Parts: sequence; C-alpha cells; structure tokens
Amino acid sequence: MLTDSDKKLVLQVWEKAIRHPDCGAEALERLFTTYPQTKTYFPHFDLHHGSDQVRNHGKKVLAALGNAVKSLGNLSQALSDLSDLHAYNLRVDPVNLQLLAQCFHVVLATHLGNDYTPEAHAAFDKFLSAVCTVLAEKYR
Ligand code: HNI
Repeated sequence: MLTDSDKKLVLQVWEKAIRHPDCGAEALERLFTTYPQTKTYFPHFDLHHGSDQVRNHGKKVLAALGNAVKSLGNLSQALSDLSDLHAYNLRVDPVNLQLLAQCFHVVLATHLGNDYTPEAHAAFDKFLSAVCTVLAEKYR
C-alpha cells in the first residue's frame, strides 16, 4: 500500500527517470545478462547490445510504467490488459517480473545517483511490487 508520501516520491523518481528514455531498454539488457533464462521469452528478438528491438521494447515497458504512475490509486484497472497479456498469452512466470523490477532499481540508481535516496528506493520498490502483483493477478 503506497502512502501519500510514497506516491509523492514515486512521482519525483519518475520525473527524473524519464529524462533517460532508454532506461527501459537498459533494465531489459540487465535482465537478459544477469538472468539469461529470461531470454527464452524473446526468441524472436535480437538481444544483442544496442538492438533496436530491445530499445523499442524498453520504450513500451517505460510507457506502461508511466501509465501506471499516473494511476497509482487504481493500478489494477490501468494494467488490466497488460495483466491479461502476460498471463494468458505470454505466460511469463511471475518470478521474472520481480527480476525486472530489481534491474530497474539498478538502472535508476546509476542514473539518479544520490537522488535515489533510500526513501525514494523504498517508495519505488513498493510501486514496482504493486505493478508486479497486478501483472501476476490473472494467474490465479
Ligand atoms: Ni512484458 C510485451 C510491459 C515484464 C515478456 N510487456 C510487453 C508490452 C508491454 C510490457 C507494455 C507490450 C504490449 C503490447 O505490445 O501491447 N512487461 C511489461 C511491464 C513489465 C513486464 C510493465 C514489468 C514491470 N514482460 C515482463 C517480463 C517478461 C516479459 C519480466 C519476461 C521475462 N512482455 C514480454 C514479452 C512481450 C511483452 C515476451 C511480447 C514482446 C513482443 O513484442 O513480441
């Protein structure tokens, strides 16, 4: 449950994150490198460093997160279609959602530096966990 102060911090982090339009792709690249088993969901992608497909996909993931940031009070509804997609069509094991969230933290830390304070990290972690919970909701 995000408190009002968490929500404020999430918005602040997001404002800074989107100054780095490739940060979604960077999180994906970290995901594929650190947890190579996640590459099995993307057999149709070129996963090499600098790949346009990963870059474009990163932008889609970032846009979805941006949409979620705008709907902090109503994530289930905002992410309902994506939740259907990941559960019914893509059948992504929900464990992988947490792995991507971890990679996202690392990317934010590299870009935001000292601005990614422990409080900002904690608030953004609550947000990403909530997103992962919603994306995994339809598996039950
Ligand atoms: Ni995910 C497609 C968002 C985690 C595998 N994913 C999408 C799309 C968005 C998206 C947006 C594009 C939908 C569309 O085109 O209509 N994915 C997210 C978000 C998270 C996430 C917000 C977590 C925070 N996805 C993951 C994870 C995996 C994953 C962890 C697997 C390891 N996603 C996919 C695959 C596709 C996908 C596979 C289809 C890609 C394609 O274009 O073929």
